[in-house]
Amino acid sequence: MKTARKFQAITLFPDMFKGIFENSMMWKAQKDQHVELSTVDLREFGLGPRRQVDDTPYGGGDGMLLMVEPLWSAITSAKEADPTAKVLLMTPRGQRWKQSLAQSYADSGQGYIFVCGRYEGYDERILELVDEEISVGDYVLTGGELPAMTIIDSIVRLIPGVLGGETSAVIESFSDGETLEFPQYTRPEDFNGLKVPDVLLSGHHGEIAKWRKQNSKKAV
Ligand code: 4FV
Repeated sequence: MKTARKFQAITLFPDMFKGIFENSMMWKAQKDQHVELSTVDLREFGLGPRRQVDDTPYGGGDGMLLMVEPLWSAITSAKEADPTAKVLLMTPRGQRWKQSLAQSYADSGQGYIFVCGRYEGYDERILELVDEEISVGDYVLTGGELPAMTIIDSIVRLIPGVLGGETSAVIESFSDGETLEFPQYTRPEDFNGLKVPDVLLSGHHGEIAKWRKQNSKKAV
């Protein structure tokens, strides 16, 4: 039995991941041994009696930074569980996440360690252990947990066998490889006079494909 790929999230708020790890597709992907999803509690690597993980920035400035030592120990511990894993730092200054990256990460067969920040960010020296800095968008969040969840979802759903028949409305089959989204409908055929386009009820697959291409918008 092939070992499940590990996705580990280093975070001060492990409970935030319960929702996505224990429901729906993510839960099924674990049950079917496609992936192993876990959290690493950064607080467990905090320093001193108060398990300190953050401190004030040298040179002044507002807010607090995540200290290098607890992060370094947490990443080292996660790598003991998965030595070949890639370390991904969630940060607004990272490379922008997109569908083609999700596909290449899904195809890589790699394990991943997601470093979820809090406060104003990190001690820069943590980059010694980081393989990729990734951003989900040009806005500032309170933590890296939501970006990590988003990226994990976008990768795991592309792992062969995870999504059974349920493919999304995103068609990647058109020759130009461009991903397009087309309008979709389900029962009832007539809702308050709003009718499903006849072509979709025709059973004429050639006509349906043509209609979908004509009515598609660029997706991702
Ligand atoms: C973010 C983003 C993001 C910055 C400071 C967490 C916050 C705090 N991460 N894409 N946008 N992170 O806003 O990835 O550490």
